Amino acid sequence: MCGIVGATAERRVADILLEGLRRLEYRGYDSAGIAVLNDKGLEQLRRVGKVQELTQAQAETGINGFAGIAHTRWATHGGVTEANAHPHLSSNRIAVVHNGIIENHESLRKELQGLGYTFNSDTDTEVICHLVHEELKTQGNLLNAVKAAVKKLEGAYGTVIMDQQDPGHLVVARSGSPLVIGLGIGENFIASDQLALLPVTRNFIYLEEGDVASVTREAVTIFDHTGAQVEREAIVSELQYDAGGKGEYRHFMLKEIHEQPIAVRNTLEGRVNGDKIALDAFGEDAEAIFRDIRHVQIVACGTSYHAGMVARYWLEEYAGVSCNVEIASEFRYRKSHVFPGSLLVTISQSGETADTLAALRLAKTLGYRSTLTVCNVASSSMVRESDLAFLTKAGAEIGVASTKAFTTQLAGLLMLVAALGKANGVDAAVEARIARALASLPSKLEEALAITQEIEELAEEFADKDHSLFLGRGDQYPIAMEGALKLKEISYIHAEAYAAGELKHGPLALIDAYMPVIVVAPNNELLEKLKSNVEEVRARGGIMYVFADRDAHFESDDTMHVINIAHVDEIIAPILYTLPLQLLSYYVAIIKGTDVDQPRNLAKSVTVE
Ligand code: HGA
Repeated sequence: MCGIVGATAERRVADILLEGLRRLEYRGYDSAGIAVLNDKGLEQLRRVGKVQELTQAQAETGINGFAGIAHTRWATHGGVTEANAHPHLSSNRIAVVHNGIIENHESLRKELQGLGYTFNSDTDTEVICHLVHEELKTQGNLLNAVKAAVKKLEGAYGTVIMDQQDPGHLVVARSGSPLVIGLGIGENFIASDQLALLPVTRNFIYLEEGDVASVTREAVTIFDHTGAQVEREAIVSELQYDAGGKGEYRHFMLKEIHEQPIAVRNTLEGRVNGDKIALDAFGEDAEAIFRDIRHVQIVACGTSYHAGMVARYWLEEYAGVSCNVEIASEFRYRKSHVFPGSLLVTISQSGETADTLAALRLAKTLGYRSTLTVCNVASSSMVRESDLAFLTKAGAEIGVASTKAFTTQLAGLLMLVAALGKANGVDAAVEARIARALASLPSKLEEALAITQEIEELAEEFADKDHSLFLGRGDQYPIAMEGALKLKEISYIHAEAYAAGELKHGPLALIDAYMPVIVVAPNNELLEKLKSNVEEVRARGGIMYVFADRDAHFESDDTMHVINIAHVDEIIAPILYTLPLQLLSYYVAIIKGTDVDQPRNLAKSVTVE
């Protein structure tokens, strides 16, 4: 999603800003822009398309300065045009970049138009720069003007503002969209993600909700939501920026699919020992908290929601704990009942997903016993704001379509199942079984990747299809959902997932030779039921692709193509069966020639609701 980079220094900053944007590119965006302050005043450059085009334009025009702000935009309000790209300017004096949505933009726009301001874009963002410009008339300086302006904003923002008459001074404000300040020597920086600033600093201050900060070359001064000046702890980042290369791989997505054995191994390391799961992987107080837990409410979006759905099957079967799973954008806007002894579990790769973060904040007011997040970013808002956290060790995930984040989330959630089961007095054999199954997982994932060639051939049969159906039962139903999501995300083929038992309640009407049906069929107690569903499809002339356990005894024939998957303890089968479905989506997308790592209209780290 949108990226922000800002810098104030004794050196010219255009290169720093553009490199920062390049590092945030993987999140998906539609246009990019930069504004710098120099002897000529404010200079602005914007382009629809890739950062590379903006970089080229900067090289051609040579615009540069000692302070500047830059942005990659993922449009929410107003089409994808140069005029709507950020930064936005007011009277050639104020420049603004913004992540988020200003919900009261219409009324503010009318008010500001009444005061004589002309709008040059269709964005919600443009109200911020005119508002700050207007406030400057009475507030006297940029900091006070921003403080006054943000009081009038409703919605979410991470914003950086520059005043042509106050060179070298950047004012930032955060409410709902993450911002981090990077500390240098005689220079300071701002970004929506520390990844953007790793070439220039390792020292960061995370702004908190409602903070406004004044950033100059020499000083950073932060004010909290009450207006009081506050000190915020600076952290030293150990993050490795490994987005620099795809190595031997053609796309980040393929690299990340192949990294799954190692990502899962890293996630388990030191946490699964013999027959035991280490409870401190969830935080210091985990043991005491887990003893009180009688119910789990999982809240997440997209792929993380599918991980949560798998966890529900596991929790109720193996931990004896009841569980609900809900999409965050639904959960946060309805009244819900909290069972005594409930644990709220959020799942998010970035830990900044706007709806999930809002759901966590809401849940903290509702009487949950505790909150836990399963997350891939240690410094994220969700990790900082949850009582407990399980950190997946997937490493930076660059492809917009999530792969290794999902499988490492599942590994973490399975550890949670063992931990909650143990705390609830479930037989120790369950913990031992989970520990052993998890320990075997990295090598099983490696084996699963060995069928790449077969999947590449299979992909040919999907490339000319417009629709597809994914079927699974039990804990493989969410895997079918995840398989369908991957296919639609990167190949743009319409894909739907159904619990196989639901076929006869509607989707059977769609079956014909042009609608491939993908079935995930491990050898578990639902196998016979699933086989009946397969026959229902066959009887109606459907063409099937069955990912099945060797021992499930499916035979390939004219209408059914069987892809054998290694036999594993059924408890980890959902994790294993994910990989061939990821590979299938990837190779179909390759044949169709889509932008695999940055599929159209999509973004990573979804920081707007
Ligand atoms: N609402 C603004 C910014 C969008 C954004 O933050 N996307 O991630 C716009 O549409 O320009």
